[in-house]
Amino acid sequence: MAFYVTTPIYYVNAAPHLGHAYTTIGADILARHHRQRGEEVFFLTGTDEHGEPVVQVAEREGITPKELADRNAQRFLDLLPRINVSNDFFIRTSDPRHKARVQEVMQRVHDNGHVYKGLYEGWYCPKCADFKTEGEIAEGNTCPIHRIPLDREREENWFFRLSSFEQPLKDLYGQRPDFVAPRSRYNEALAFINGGLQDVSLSRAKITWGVEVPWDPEHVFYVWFDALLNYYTALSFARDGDDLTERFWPASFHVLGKDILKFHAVFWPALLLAADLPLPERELIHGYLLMRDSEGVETKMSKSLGNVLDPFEVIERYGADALRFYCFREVSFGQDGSISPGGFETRYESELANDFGNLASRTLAMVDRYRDGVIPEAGIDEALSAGEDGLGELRQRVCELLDQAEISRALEVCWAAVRRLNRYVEERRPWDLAKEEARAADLDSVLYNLAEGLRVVGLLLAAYMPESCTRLLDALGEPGRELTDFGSRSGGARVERIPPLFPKLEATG
Ligand code: ME8
Repeated sequence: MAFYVTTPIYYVNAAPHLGHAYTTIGADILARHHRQRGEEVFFLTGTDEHGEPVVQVAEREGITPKELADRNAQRFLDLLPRINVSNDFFIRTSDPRHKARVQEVMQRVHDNGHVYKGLYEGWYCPKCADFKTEGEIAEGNTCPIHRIPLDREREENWFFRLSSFEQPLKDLYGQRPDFVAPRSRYNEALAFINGGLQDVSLSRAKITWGVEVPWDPEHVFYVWFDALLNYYTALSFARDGDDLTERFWPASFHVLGKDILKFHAVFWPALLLAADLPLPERELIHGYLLMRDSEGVETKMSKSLGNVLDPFEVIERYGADALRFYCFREVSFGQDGSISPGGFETRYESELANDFGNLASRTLAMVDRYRDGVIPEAGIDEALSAGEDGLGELRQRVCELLDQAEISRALEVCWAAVRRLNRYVEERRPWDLAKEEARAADLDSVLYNLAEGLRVVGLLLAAYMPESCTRLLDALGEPGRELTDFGSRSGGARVERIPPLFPKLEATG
């Protein structure tokens, strides 16, 4: 089975921030989980390097757009290992192979009769790279997202006949109620379509930094068409001499933020239909990470608003796993949610250090102390495995939730299991059992079940916290990482005591 997951490609007009890390980690969790299920996975991320904002910033800095793109693409690339992201390829839209493929697809759109030349007049946000419709303009002709004045544009452009895809898109939404998730975003996209679609600019004549329109080289493609196509073009050149398109297209999941819903849920399927290409299976839209600004108002973190939390600093102090955990624990995937340094610390202490880290340390220490480091033989204890939220059903529930890209809910289910294991320790009091020779079999059972429970939880959480779970599973003597041959282990494995998975933080001044 093939699983193809993508993130948006990020603009290179500034450096990456936690919002970008959030989307990328979300996609990474899905990619890692599907790999553990034995599927053939392709996970794509990258940078969107054309368009006006890049030109403007480059001009300000006295360098070429390509120099700016090279510099900032490198920052996005550098972020990936630091947040432990396992992408299979990183696409840059300035790559000549991408450009050639864009031209090929767009020529087909042209030849299929979906393109014409016309005059564009209207409001344009250079930061969104978006021609705003009437309903998308805030007071005083400003951009509701960036709060900057919109530009009045009047230029001769090539247009894409988006209007002629109104009915096909309505049909698509009617036939595939899970095309866009969550449901609120599906409804928003459908309402946009039902509101009537206008044709959109497909090219710009005033800009030269972009992909040349093959039938009119005075123009470059409007950056969104060039950018959206990355999901398709990358497969043709990601592996030298091996075109992966057949194997992985259409994409299983596009993961993205709600700011770019319209482009993905309306333009993108229309463009694919116009090019006779299959549509992606699902689009997963998440909300904004919000930060409080200096006046205490919650705002979206954004480069242009200048209120970003630096992921590098967070990782420095808490580690990549803690960041990965926190993002999806604190902000339910799909909703907006506030994050803060204080929130990080609370979750880190109470959930990572106490709930999970302590459970691991205690279990490994008790097996070491009471059973010379070897997990005893015993049977599965119903007290832990039974019931809807029991460990027996855990794998299935996590898989079902992640099939729906319910990243936070799947994490919640795992955390309920961690807490159940902690309660089990308190109830069974293995330290008391150890004092009575006659209760050796009971102690065997408790230790076996704790080790087994930790193994199950560690395997399922490995997609979220790869580093710590690898350490834990190694310490438990578990060689595999797959979720396919999950069944219970018998005892006998040798465990190893390890330093705390999540050491307590030293107080800061
Ligand atoms: O829009 N909270 O690039 P971009 C959550 N190049 N996610 C956030 C976020 C926040 N505060 N800020 C950014 C573009 N993101 C285009 C995309 S795709 C063909 C072209 C994430 O650099 C989120 O995924 O502005 C959002 O959709 C994306 O970054 C926008 O990144």
